[in-house]
Amino acid sequence: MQSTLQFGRFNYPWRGQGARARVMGILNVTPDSFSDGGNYQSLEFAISHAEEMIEAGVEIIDIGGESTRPGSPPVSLEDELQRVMPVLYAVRDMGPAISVDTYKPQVMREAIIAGVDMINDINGFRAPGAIEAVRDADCALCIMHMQSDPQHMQLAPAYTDVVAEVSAFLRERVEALLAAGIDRRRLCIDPGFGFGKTVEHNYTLLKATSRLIDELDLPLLAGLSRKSMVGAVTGKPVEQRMAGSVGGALAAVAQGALIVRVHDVAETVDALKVWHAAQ
Ligand code: 9MG
Repeated sequence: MQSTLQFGRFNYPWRGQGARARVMGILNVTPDSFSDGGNYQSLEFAISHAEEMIEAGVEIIDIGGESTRPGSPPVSLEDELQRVMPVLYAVRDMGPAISVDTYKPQVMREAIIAGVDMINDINGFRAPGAIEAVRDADCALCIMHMQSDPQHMQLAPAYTDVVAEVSAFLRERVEALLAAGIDRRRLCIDPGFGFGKTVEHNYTLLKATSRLIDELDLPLLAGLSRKSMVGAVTGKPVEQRMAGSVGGALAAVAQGALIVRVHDVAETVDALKVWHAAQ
């Protein structure tokens, strides 16, 4: 049986014939991701980063205007729109599919008007108005699990059974989206590595990738690039976590993950080519 994720202008088979993993490159447009203030400079920087990722073989570009690192403060709607929208308009016709990482319904609406192919919501479309904002579009919807919020999530993550609880949360959110009339073929799940989880929780979830796909019967996105779960095992600081991150991406893909969200596009693309050739 073939199953396909509807991804705006694209379709990604995730089970059966033609199914293969896709690399999503991270395009952060937060002030700490470019050298100096100024909208023009940040736009130029974002475009050249997008071009580099395209050269390296990226299939999806995920644009984010708010840092989701543990402890990060929220940004205002105005700031997020000012950061994300010019970049979205600049890159949307460069070839790859475009995703916008946001939990704000108004950003979702503007991104949909601009033709985005996926809304990537770390908050699982829980904000009032989020489901309504995306209901009538054709973009894919990534539903991520997070315990607490980015400011507090790493203070004391706690679960009785992390896999069962993440699975139950994702099921509840999937049901909420389906109940609003959203087509199941638009949905994708994500365990949310590092979002309110200890290193042990993260690896328990990584090992349960195929279980989550089977239980939810949906394609899965895995984002562990350069995260502390990679640092904990390798003992490496964030700027030396490329190889460990590629290893983690392969572990997720080997269990059926459809999309890997990464910083190091060229290295992950090569690793996946070799991995797929060996299947
Ligand atoms: C925005 N962002 C940061 N980490 C992420 C992850 O693991 N998954 C998704 N979907 N988005 C993420």
